[in-house]
Amino acid sequence: MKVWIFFLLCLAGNAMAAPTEEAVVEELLIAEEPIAEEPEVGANPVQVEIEEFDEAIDIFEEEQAFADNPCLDHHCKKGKVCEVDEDNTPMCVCQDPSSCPASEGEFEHVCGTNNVTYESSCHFSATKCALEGTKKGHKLHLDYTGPCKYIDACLDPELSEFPLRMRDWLKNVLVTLYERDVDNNLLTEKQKLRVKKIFENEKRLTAGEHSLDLLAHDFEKNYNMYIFPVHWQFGQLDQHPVDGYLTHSELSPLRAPLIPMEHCTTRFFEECDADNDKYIALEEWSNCFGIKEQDVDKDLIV
Ligand SMILES: [Ca+2]
Ligand SMILES: [Ca+2]
Repeated sequence: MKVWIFFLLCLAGNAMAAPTEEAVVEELLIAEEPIAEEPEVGANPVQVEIEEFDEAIDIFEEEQAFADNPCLDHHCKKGKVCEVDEDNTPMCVCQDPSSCPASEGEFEHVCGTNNVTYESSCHFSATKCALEGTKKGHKLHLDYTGPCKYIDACLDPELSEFPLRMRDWLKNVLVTLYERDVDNNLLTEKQKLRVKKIFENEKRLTAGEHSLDLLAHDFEKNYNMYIFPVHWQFGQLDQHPVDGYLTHSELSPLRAPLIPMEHCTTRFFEECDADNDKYIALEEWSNCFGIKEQDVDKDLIV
């Protein structure tokens, strides 16, 4: 899933929005190697040997403790870390935001729905965890990536343009995956067959800058090519749990990086939730991308 999100973000940056920003987020885990110390000149060699021996025992005990650590296999959700209680039972507790790694730049900052900038998503999740059970915590979500900024209001005509570009983009993402999927298995066999049909269709509008009129015309003319990409994206997001509904956090990997580039993102997804129950059902999702009711098919997302 992580690979997917990263891939989608790259494509979102390149295809969907102004190609001005290229943020490459890379996590580097640098293991620091201990520097061996030379014994001091004139130091008692026996003493040095005992110290080295003690050190070796310490390292052995630390390694042993690490291997026995019941937290090793205990998974905690974002914002929590594992600790053991007095009976050595692992439990998840809220992470102290100050224990989060310092961000390496503004690109790691995130904006909360409270319009507060957090240093990183780790800092955000840790803060949200501390508010668990409160009304404030319930309402707080990660809104978008990058520091909080002024986002223009989305006007009605702009809102109707959003699904035109988004549908085209989804179709192009899938075709690109298909083309690169020679041995990577990015798509399942069933998915490959479906995308193959789109890929081989001579009437397919190739990726590139297209006018909104052309996109609208293509959707009308080649409607069938858009059914699967819309379903596929829903399936990619509906993961925690897989239940046919998208929560705010399930939608976040798609929504958060888009908002700073596409100012209609928030309004579009808000209006997608037609019955206003805070979940976007597959039917609601398909409908806001212009897919007809009779073409909504749960089997397409598996
Ligand atoms: Ca779900
Ligand atoms: Ca809903």
